[in-house]
Amino acid sequence: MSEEENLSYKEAIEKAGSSITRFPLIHIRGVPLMCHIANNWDSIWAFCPDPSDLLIATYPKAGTTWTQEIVDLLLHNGDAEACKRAPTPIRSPFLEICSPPPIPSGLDLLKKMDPPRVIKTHLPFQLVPPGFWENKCKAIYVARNAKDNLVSYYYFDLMNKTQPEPGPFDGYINKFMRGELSWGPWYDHVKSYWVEKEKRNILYLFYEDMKENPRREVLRIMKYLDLSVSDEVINQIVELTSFKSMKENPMANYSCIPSPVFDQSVSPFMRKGEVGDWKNHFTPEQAKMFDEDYAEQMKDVNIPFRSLI
Ligand code: PPS
Repeated sequence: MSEEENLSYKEAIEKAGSSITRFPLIHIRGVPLMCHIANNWDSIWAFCPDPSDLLIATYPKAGTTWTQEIVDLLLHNGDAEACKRAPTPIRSPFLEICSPPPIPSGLDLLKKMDPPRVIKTHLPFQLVPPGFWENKCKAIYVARNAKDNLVSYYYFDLMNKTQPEPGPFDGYINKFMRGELSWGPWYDHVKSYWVEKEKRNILYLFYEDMKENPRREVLRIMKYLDLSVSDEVINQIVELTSFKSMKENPMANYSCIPSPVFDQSVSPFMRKGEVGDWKNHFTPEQAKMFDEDYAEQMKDVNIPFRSLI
């Protein structure tokens, strides 16, 4: 992708200008999605990947961009310059994203790329185009503990002017618990991939594990992708994908999206990158109420999330 094409992506968003708004959500098979995604649902569902394509799936704000950067660096043997060829959403398109013209959709960007491609999605398992599983594509799922995920999503909804207005934090907790946010319930999302992971050969990762020992998790991703890079390169990748490095990297920090869409003066995309930030936001009463509801909603699975308490 040339510098000119990168610029034109940014320009396209600037041109869309007045049509950028907090889009309403429309349900697809019970899952609330931004109206532009719902209105293009048939072509998204029909997308047929190449068997060599890799899917990175997450509930929003669970560590997608971090994983995209790790994968890109692994695929380029730790070459930092190669991974600065374009911003994240161009290097690794967002499958279902659709915005007002002339902003290219995820499908538009994918059409212009040759496989193997690294494809991002926030779709729950049941809404992932079946071609991914028919073609036995590899898929990495990243899950993040519910309360930190919620806090991160709240700040994102404040700064992302295409997402529904988050409203006060207290009400946002209720919307999260009821599954009313874009891409639907967190609970069903993390479960949907968990129950399919063996059958579909999905690598299921946790944000908290990545924070605890990034080297170990980078090695897991490397092995899953059948790659082999030197110890030195692994160390380099860990360094290049630290929160600090990515926050300063214009090709990874979403500064490519102009402020009418991502207003990073409200909250930066690379906000805190920590485990347990929920403790700075939930009152003890809110945490108690959330945990009781969590126990009920998660009682049918035993996914080893950490940092809930
Ligand atoms: S998105 O919009 O769904 O693609 O967002 P996503 O990338 O999934 O999640 C953004 C949150 O991940 C944090 N982040 C990181 N944490 C640690 N290390 C690295 N390298 C890293 N990169 C991104 C980012 O800061 C968001 O979390 P919060 O808690 O809001 O800071």
